[in-house]
Amino acid sequence: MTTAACSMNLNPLIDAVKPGPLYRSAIEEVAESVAPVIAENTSYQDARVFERLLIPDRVIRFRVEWVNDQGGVEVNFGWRIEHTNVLGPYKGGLRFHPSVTEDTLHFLAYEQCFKNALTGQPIGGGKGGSNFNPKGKSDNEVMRFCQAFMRELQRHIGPSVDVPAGDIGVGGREIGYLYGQYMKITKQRDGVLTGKPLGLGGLLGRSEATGYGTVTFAEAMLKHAGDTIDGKRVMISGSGNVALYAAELAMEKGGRVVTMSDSGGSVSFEKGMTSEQLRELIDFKEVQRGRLKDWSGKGVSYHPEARPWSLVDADVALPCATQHEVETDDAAALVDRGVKVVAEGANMPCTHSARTVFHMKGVLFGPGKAANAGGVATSCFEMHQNAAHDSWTKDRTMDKLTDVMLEIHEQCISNAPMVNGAVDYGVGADRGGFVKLADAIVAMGV
Ligand code: NDP
Ligand code: 2IT
Repeated sequence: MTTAACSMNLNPLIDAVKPGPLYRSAIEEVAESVAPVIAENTSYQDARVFERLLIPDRVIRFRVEWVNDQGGVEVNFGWRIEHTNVLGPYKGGLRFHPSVTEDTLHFLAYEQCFKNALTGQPIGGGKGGSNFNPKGKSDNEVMRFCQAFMRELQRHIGPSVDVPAGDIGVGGREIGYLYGQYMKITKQRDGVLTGKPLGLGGLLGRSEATGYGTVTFAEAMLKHAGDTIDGKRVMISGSGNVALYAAELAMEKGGRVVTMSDSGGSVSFEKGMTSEQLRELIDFKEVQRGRLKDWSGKGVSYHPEARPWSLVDADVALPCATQHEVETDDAAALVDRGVKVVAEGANMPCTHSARTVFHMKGVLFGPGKAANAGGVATSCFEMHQNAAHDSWTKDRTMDKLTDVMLEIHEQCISNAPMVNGAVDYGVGADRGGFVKLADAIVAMGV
């Protein structure tokens, strides 16, 4: 924590909410960035905005009970954290993964508030999910779980109240089952979830939006530094929704994708992935739900249990899998491998100390709050489409997505200090989001 942050005495406020380790790391990052802003603004101090943003409006926790294919009863936790609706309805994804705890969802909900503020769209922040593990489950089991989850969640959400979407383990299939159950229970077809299959009111381009937005942000960072993505070697982690479409746009823009990964290991591409290999991989991952260890191709090497960061030389890194997947040693390896720009497709994939390595070495670092905001911004376009009973073209979505990403880049620049000759996008994003939230909280009264 910086001197400025300590002088604002933010530490006791953080300690008082007893955050888990992930939530604490997310808050401390923001505290460090925004302490000088609070120090300069007495109305933020008087309204206690930092403190009020630490405690969610409410945490909803419920039991999810469902029947597996053998007829046995299964029980999971379900959560929805409604963090703040000061800028609009609670908005954020649902994560289904065995590692999910309340701490995971607190950190994601908190980050979501700042990210959503940066998009300039009228959306508040929230997050939800379950410790359910979709891996190895049959399609019918996933459907029954989603139906059971929605049996509880439906009483808490609404198109102007709380609008969930996907995240790790929750894609079009799960959103379809969740929305189907919501429609049956409530009789409403009001677009309460985003990331819906097209036939259920989904938006053309939402699947691509997060990954495309991340590449657009990385490209803006490069351009601001007088460079371009064309010809760059791009390291990507993950091979899910964000990673696959980040790879697609990076390749369209002339980048060479040199790695992808899943939780079992990584693949590297000697000469960069070909568009044919990418099409195959999208089908392999999204339709066949395969594992990278079972996927092979010309010029492809598989590295069991390895993260991508030390495997090959690269210019740009896009971590698109999960939180804290880039630790101090990984950051040092990325620097050694030649990486000059990191843009986070995932939420908080880089630890605080990894970020410090980047700053010390002059690597440009685009935080997830800014770099992956294209997904939720496009979810908001889906809300517009549904509320207006309209049907957007993909071009309209993509044009608006590009505008939003470039506008977020501008906000980061205008709020960011320079560190070691590089724009500190992390601080810029935190301050940009914080000021919008803080002004609205002050305006709202107590
Ligand atoms: P998916 O479930 O589609 O893909 C997740 C990918 O990350 C998979 O390849 C998965 O591998 C890998 N992964 C997950 N957990 C781990 C782990 N513990 N260690 C190593 N690899 C792991 O999720 P998304 O692509 O939607 O989400 C990826 C990240 O992007 C998350 O941080 C999410 O919060 C963030 N994000 C997502 C948005 C969206 O619109 N979907 C929007 C903004 C951010 P495996 O299959 O082996 O588990
Ligand atoms: O982390 C995120 O921004 C998401 N998972 C997407 C949220 C959304 O509401 O589209």
